Amino acid sequence: MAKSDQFIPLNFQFQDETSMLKNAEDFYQLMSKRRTVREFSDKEIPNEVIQNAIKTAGSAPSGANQQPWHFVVVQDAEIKRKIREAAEVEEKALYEHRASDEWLEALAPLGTDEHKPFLEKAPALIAIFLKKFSFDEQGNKLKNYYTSESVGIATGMLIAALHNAGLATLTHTPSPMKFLTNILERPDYERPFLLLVCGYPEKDVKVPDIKRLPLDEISTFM
Ligand code: IYR
Repeated sequence: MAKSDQFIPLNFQFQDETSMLKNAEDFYQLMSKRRTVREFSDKEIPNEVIQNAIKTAGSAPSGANQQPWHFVVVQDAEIKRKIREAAEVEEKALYEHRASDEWLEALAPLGTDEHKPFLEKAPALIAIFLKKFSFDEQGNKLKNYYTSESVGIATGMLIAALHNAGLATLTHTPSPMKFLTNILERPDYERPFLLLVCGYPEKDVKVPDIKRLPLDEISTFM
């Protein structure tokens, strides 16, 4: 079939230069205020906010539009407890012997350790899975392409959407994360990609005094 039969109009929203500049600045200001927090309040968050943020993530570009992601939202106290327990086993091993001294030194300014109470206290954990394969209508296994890039982009959009809606997040990657497949009963062609802790920060929470690299160090214009 010719391309013109299948394609639809783009409906691109052109902006005049004044609004482009303002929107670019406003979005930068908004996103630059995002900080990872590790102490969460147990205050509930509206489900619609999470649903819309996942829809935003699901609108990300992906290799061959295969959308190789699945998001599991965990709000159940017992499942959160199991995740905390399993994550702390891996994290204890990391901090006690798996991580090199160089790694522990790099982590020191963040003040992290193997204790992960936020995995039980935060109102929602979003486990992001990367689908290595899809299935067609006949049930044939199809390889997905550029899965890490695709799921990484979707995860960035999810974090931005949650921040934009006034929620704090923590990107948590206990390693290995296979326990998420078992606890959340996901199929073996999905790989746990990241655990996003989501909620409101605990009152008066403090964060490390980190600095972002200046533009001229992170970019080259030619
Ligand atoms: N997963 C561990 C260790 C950790 C590793 C990095 I790299 C960080 O930026 C932060 C933590 C933990 O969550 O404590």
